[in-house]
Amino acid sequence: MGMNFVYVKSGCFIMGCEGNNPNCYMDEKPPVKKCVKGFWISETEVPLKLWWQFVKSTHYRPAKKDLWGCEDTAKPMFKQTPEDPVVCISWLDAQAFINWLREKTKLPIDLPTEIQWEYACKKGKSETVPANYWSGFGGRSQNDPFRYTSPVKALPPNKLGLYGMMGNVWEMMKEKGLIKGCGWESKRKLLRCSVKMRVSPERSYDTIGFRLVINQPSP
Ligand SMILES: [Ca+2]
Repeated sequence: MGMNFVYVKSGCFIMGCEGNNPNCYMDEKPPVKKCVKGFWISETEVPLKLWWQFVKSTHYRPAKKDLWGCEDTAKPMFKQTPEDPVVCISWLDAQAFINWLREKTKLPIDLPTEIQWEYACKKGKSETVPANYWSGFGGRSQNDPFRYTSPVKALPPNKLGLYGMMGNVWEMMKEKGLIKGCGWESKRKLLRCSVKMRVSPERSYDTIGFRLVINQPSP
């Protein structure tokens, strides 16, 4: 399907904000032990080129256009390459994309649950990898040459081989309207695996995209 998946083995972890980090929000506390079954997760955020394939083969039109920072569906105000993550789509649009891909591949594809995503983020030590986040009003820093989104593999992957878990674009969770991972506009102090936000599932934002999971055990 034009995307690679990494198998994340079953295991347990501490979900939420650990230690005494003063930046942590109430909804990241208290930390709780969670166990997860093995699953596959996409190496990258869904790239724009794959979204185009979907639109081309289904002639998809969103039910509703409620655009934030976007010129149109899947079209932000800034320039993107086909390798950049798709943004300016709503959670509902993502569901339509997933249904298409499920039909096409016959695989149990979905958005990651919050637990799956946070587990993959923490297990991969994503917080220690360089990320595309807000780099000042100039828009660029030494560590992050990107002003807006970057190609999905522009920066090194985490320890599990997953790219862009922190930053680039926020990622939609299976839980309607929940997003994690921060985006190109996020401040440094937000870059944590446990950070989450809630947005409208009907609205499209120029900072939010998604990655996929396949809920299937290892062959
Ligand atoms: Ca991301």
